[in-house]
Amino acid sequence: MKLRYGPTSPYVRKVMVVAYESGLEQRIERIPTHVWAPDTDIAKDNPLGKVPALILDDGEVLYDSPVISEYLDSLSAGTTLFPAAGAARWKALKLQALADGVLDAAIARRHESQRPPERQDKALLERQANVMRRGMSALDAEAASWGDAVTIGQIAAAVACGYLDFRFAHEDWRPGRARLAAWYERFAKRPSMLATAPKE
Ligand SMILES: N[C@@H](CCC(=O)N[C@@H](CS)C(=O)NCC(=O)O)C(=O)O
Repeated sequence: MKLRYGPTSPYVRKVMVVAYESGLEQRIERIPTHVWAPDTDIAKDNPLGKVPALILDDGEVLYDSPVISEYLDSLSAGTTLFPAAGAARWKALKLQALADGVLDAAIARRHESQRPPERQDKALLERQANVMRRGMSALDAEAASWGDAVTIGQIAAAVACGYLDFRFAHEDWRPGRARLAAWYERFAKRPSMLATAPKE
């Protein structure tokens, strides 16, 4: 398998955490891909122009990160990151959607704030900042019941916390979110998280 990736993409980090948790990281050849380069060829593998994209050995290409994550989990012997059915499955998928939504808002805000100040859409910046705040508070409320569970929901939540530390370190998300902060402090020590920490 080949993974088209960017080194700081949190969605890529999510699939790599899944790969480590599933013992599959050695089976994934990584192809550095700069999706914002004018001459990028990412669209030949992903018409949406995004990473991550996973190229399977038979040439099939999977995207986006929830699909790739579930595929990798299906290859591992004891598939546990995506509960098979019932309430546990919906809970894990909802958590993943919540954490991915925080990432979507954080990235939209980051892109907008990189435009010249006079061309920035202040209403959009505020809207995305509110999504991030509400999303992190919802994760904090959910974290109370997580214990030591490791599903795609917790992995996505940890990646969202890590991305905010990486790109929004000036806006500490921890105050008022003690449950999520305590949970993340433990989860961030997992080998899968340590091996995938983003670097500039
Ligand atoms: N929903 C997608 C989001 C992927 C995504 O937005 N990746 C970013 C990198 S962090 C990207 O490739 N952006 C390029 C673009 O939006 O054109 C997923 O979960 O994989």
